[in-house]
Amino acid sequence: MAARLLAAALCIACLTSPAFAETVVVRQHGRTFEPAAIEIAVGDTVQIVNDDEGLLHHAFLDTPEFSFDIGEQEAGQSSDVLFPVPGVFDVFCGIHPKMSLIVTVR
Ligand SMILES: [Cu+2]
Repeated sequence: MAARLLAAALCIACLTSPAFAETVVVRQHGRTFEPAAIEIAVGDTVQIVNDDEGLLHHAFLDTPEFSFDIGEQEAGQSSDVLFPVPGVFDVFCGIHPKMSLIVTVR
């Protein structure tokens, strides 16, 4: 019984460890985020790629729960953002106000 409980505890520990975290790629293309909405788990990383030839982008998030600002990104550049808390977050571009990326973190 004790061994079974220990195995269950270890399994939960490994499921929440960074080894099981995923990276989801979001492109910025045509002045939009593609896809425009994603669902990830706590601890997952969103890789934000500027795939807009000749355009700068500037993705950021500003909420009480979690904020980031990757600064101006040239075409071809990418930035990784790890989401450490659950919630529904609306990521914007500081250069193109119509750009919106909804990140649901479970
Ligand atoms: Cu932009």
